[in-house]
Amino acid sequence: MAILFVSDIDDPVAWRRELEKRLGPLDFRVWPEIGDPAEIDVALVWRPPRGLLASLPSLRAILALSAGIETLLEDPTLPDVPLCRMVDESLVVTMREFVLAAVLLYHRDLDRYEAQQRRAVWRMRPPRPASATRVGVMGLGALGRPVAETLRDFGFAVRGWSRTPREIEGIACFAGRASLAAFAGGCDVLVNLLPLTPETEGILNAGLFAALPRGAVVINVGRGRHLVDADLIDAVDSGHLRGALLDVFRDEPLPEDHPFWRRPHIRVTPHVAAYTLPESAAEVVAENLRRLSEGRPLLHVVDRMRGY
Ligand code: NDP
Ligand code: OXD
Repeated sequence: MAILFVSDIDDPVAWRRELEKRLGPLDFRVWPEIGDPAEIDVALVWRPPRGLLASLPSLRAILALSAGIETLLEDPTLPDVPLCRMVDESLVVTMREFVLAAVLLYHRDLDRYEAQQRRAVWRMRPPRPASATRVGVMGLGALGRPVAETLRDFGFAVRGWSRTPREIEGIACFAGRASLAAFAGGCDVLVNLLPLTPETEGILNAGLFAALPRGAVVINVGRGRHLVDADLIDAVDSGHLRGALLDVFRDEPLPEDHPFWRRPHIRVTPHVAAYTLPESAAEVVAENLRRLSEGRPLLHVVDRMRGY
């Protein structure tokens, strides 16, 4: 079975090593050294060039190196073979850490101390209990749910929002568009962990910000196109929002002249909230390669109609 690896951010040497540890020697080709395209059975990819997958006539499966697969679904030439997204503990662990750190930053006023430092102001702000900060998590899937549970276990007052109704102990769960404003009304911190689909694009907009309590914070670790950039800037500039921490952007890398870089209450990180580590994530890829060669159903197949 020939595997084509396509990614400009993942390490092909580490991936090959980890897969071969589990499966033995592999015909592992790294884009653009593809060889005969007709020999490729499986593509292991992060944001491949549009049209590349359609040029592989024998392709039997597409395995994404990422949890989010919207760029693949947006390729009109995407072959009609199973598309599997990445679900792995390394993503969960790193996303949990990142979101907890971000929520604590605001909960413990580190943003305000940073502003005080710039003016050499010594002013103590008495800490509040975690239960006094209400955190809402949009998306309760492979990443959103463990993030929400971690925040709950830390003592925050957590609520979650999903497409279909969910029940999670100690977390107030809301489902569907009709409940979005009610959900948002109780979020001092809003964390976005939705997949990007036609239904969720632009969901972080002026209407949603208006439904948040004054002084709320937005943490976007989903996708840049969930956010209407200008609406966020207006909501922060007007003082309705205290600030935002953004990890994902419409254009990545974030263009040097984008206003987010220089807005005092907007924090930017370079799409690093969660990492897929080959040492752990090779397990699910190896399992899908085994299943493919044995003709068994693959794990984490994307529902193309639903878009995630
Ligand atoms: P999942 O597919 O496991 O979960 C998606 C969740 O979103 C589900 O709870 C689903 O609801 C909910 N959802 C989907 N559509 C809607 C909708 N229209 N309205 C309300 N809820 C909706 O995804 P993951 O948790 O694995 O990943 C989520 C996203 O996180 C990825 O798609 C990616 O964009 C982003 N990500 C960002 C990273 C980073 O480093 N910044 C790293 C990894 C992922 P239901 O439960 O009803 O199905
Ligand atoms: C993503 C990922 O989807 O890194 O952003 O997995």
